[in-house]
Amino acid sequence: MSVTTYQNYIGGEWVAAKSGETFESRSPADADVLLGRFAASGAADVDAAVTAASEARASWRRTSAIARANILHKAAEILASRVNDVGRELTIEEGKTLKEGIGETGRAVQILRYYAGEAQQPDGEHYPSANPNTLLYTVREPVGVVGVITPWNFPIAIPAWKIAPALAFGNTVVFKPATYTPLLAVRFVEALAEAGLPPGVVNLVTGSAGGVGDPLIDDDRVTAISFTGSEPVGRSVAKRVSARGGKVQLELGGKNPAIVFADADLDHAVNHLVSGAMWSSGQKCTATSRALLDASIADEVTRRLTERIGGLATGDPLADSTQVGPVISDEAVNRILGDIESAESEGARLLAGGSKLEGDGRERGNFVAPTLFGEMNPESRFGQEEVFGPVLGITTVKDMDEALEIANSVRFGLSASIFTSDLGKAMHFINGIDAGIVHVNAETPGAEPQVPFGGYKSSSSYSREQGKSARDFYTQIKTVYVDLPSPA
Ligand code: UN1
Repeated sequence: MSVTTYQNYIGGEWVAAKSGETFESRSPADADVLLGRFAASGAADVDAAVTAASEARASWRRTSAIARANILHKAAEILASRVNDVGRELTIEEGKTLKEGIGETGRAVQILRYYAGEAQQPDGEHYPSANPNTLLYTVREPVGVVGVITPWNFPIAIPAWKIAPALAFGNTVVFKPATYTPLLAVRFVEALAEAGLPPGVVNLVTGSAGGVGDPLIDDDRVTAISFTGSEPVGRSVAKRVSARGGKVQLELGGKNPAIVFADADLDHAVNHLVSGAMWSSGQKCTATSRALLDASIADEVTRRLTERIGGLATGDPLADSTQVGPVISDEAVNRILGDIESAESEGARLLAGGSKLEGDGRERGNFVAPTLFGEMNPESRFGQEEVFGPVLGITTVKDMDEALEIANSVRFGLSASIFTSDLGKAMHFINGIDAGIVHVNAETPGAEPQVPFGGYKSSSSYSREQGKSARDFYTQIKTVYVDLPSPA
């Protein structure tokens, strides 16, 4: 079978890395499946991309918002026409189930449509002035060249929710996708290119963090960087970008709690705990990783969770019957198994899973059994740190105050859920929880494009993505005083 070699997209052309080198993308479900070869880029490629983005800046900024919106609409329709094929490639490249892969691709379409609309919304405000002869208003202008650094776990939705608003509001982009999922990045950029985006407005450079990420982060011409990924990398990105006076936005980890009270619909709560913790193999920064169960129903819910999580069908993500696919890499398997071991050594009680899965072809991929622990000590490492895998820990709580105290005891604050039929309890929780996103009677993951997305504390950088908040990051404000000539 012939294997395609994919290239960078710079200044409107598909071009190989200057070094001529490539890297491979293989399926995490089966290392024998090679999706393609991709440009292993370096500083010279980043330089060419940033130059192209800088040169395209002035004319893209002058392009009307309506014309920009029309291109985003067209890209949405192109991607929509390919949603099943691209969704399938997403599943093969990233490993989430086919339903999730197609669902995520549909979400990218929705995001493109949303920002096509958002581009046409008001871009400033008019104010009264102390001087009756002064016309006083603000206008939002693009920040310039934006560097977009994205993770592998949402290989098309996250690029869409960073790149679509950047373009809608008149910026040009250099896009560095995760090395595990370059094909999905190519598919997204193809849709934009085919929609008629002018050369240089979006540039794709594939390659490693050292080869591509570092020169992009440190390039003075890149005025803003939007990053989603791990906390240590994000913190270092922020330090470097801030040190050179750039604008930066981070989306990092989570240790998201879901609290279940006795008055909840328990069937519903169990369904959402399982999906929140296990879909996409738990590899979402919004995944449910802590189940805080009211003491009166803890045994019953634990029993049901053990049965459900122990029975999840884990295997080929393309198969209809599969509920949980692989994790992203061999290193991820080892890291997650290490976390499982350390949870046990800290006294958590293993109730389901806990090991690598082989057999039925799974030995060619990276499969970890969906894992459930009881008696998670909230102060232990397991109770505090993100696992980023199919692992859920249970802690029993005696009341709302204890639940909130434990929920808020971690340094993250991305998403949180409460399951209850008592409105008073729900409101108490909503007001008391340190989280950027709160769900009542629903799982912790999920992000609709029309509302802000982001976390409290170490989960983000006190800025928000998506919704109308995206305009805050991707624009700067010009305040204009027009002193009118004295009336005749
Ligand atoms: C979701 O919950 O559907 O990297 C989106 C992540 C988050 C996105 C979660 N930034 O997992």
